Amino acid sequence: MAARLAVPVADGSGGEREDLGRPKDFFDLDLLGPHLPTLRVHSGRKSQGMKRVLITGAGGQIGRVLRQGLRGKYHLRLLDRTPITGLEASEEFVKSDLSDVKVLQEAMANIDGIVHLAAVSVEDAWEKILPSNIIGTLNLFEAACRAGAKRVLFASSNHAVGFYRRDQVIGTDVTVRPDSRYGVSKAFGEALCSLYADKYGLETYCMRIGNVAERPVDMRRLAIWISPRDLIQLVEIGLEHPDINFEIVYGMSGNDRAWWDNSHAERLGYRPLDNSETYADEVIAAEPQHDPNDLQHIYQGGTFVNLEYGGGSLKEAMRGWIAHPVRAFAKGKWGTWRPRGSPPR
Ligand code: 15L
Repeated sequence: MAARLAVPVADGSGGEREDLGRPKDFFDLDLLGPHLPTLRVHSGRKSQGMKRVLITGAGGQIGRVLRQGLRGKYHLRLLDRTPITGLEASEEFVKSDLSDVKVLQEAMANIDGIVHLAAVSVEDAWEKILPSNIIGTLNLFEAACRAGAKRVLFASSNHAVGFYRRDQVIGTDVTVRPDSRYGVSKAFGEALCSLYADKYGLETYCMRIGNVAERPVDMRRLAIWISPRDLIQLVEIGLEHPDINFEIVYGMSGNDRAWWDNSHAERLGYRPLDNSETYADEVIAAEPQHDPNDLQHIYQGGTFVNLEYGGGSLKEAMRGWIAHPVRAFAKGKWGTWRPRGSPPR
């Protein structure tokens, strides 16, 4: 499967040139920091007969969870820019970031499935988000296409839809409403999943992950928490399901207080084993008093919503009040009006 894409490349002259003359190497990666040399693979002992899975960003928190859950079932090629030690028999390590399509393509040799986790994992400046989450993710998909990869699982985030209110339940078919630059980058990744599936036949599976932890840490996480074993189940479905085209699932356990309709994941066979309700009494007792009019408690994205807030959600909030004045009054949601541009309380 060959992807062909013409990307305008800045040539330093103040204008742009169409770099159509280099169909195999058309990205100007100087923007992205130093290129890494040819790939070196450090492996544990060989594991025969297992499917081979590449995990990018394997050294991060979610990478460690997946490593524990998937090792022994899959041969894992762990890619990270910082060394990963203590490799097990069925693991190998590749030192790389996302800046070089060719290096990523090499890392995908003899791989059955790719789990793309590598990213800046919280809100940050464009200078950080752009090379890593936007261009890096584009490089990943481009490399997957060139390597003839079959399937990519993309770690999207609840922050791609963080500007939906908590008093509504959303499915996977809603328009994205990112709450941050980070959320935009995840929405971009989902769009790539869609494009590369429809255009090039790559099988893609986006997990809009809530919060991965041993237990939910606060009220918000009672809605969006996913336990490690449920996440592993969701990833295994992504790797194994025979009928994946372009899918979006929510990365949450079977939480009673969910804001998301995860029936698509259920159709694919997801049967979460955990429910945040187990911890609800404890979490609610420990939750500090908060202002119900504070946007971070109105919108799903929590604190990401408040960051640099400039009054933009006012109209939408008012639509909510007009549509449901009684409910809004009962929930104490009057009084969030403030002039555009004034900081949130
Ligand atoms: C995410 O997407 C982040 O990667 C993680 O750090 C948490 O902030 C999580 O969302 C969350 O919303 O709790």
